[in-house]
Amino acid sequence: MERTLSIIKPDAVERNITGKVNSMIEDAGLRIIAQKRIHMTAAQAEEFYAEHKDKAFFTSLVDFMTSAPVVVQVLEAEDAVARYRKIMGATNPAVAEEGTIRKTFALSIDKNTVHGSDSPESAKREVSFFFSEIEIFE
Ligand code: IDP
Ligand code: MG
Repeated sequence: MERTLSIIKPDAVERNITGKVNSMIEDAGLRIIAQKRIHMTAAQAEEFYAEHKDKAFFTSLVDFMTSAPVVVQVLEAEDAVARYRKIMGATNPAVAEEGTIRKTFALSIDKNTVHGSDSPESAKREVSFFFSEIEIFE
C-alpha cells in the first residue's frame, strides 16, 4: 500500500464540491485515511510549493492557495501516487482527459481543483508537511 497527499483547492471548496471530488477519489479505489480543512498561510504555501519558486506563476499560485480554505487529505491505495495523478488529469483542464477530476471541475490552469503528489518521495514529504502520524488511521 502507498500513500499520496491530496489537496482540494480553494476553487472547489468555495464552490462546495468537496464531496463530489471525494466521490471520484473513492470511485477510483483510493481510500481517504486522513482529512482536514485548513486555511494555508503564505509561509506554508511558499514552503509547500518551494520547487516552483522561480516560476512566473509562483506568486499567483501562493495567493490562490491562501485565498480560501482547502481540504488536505492522505489517500491510500496500491500505486496511490500514480493512480491519483491519473484521475486528477492534466494540470491544464483544457487538455485533461474526459472523466478526470480536472476535466470535470477545474476552471483554469491555476484554479484546477486538486493537488496530488508527483512521486512517492514527494508524497512522503507532503504527507508529513500537513499530518502527523497520529492523525492518520488506516
Ligand atoms: P501539478 O499540480 O499538475 O503537479 P505543477 O506543474 O506542479 O502541476 O504546478 C503546480 C500548480 O501551479 C498547478 O496545479 C497550478 O495550480 C499552478 N500552475 C502550473 N502551471 C501554471 C501556469 O502556467 N499558470 C498558472 N498556474 C500554473
Ligand atoms: Mg506538481
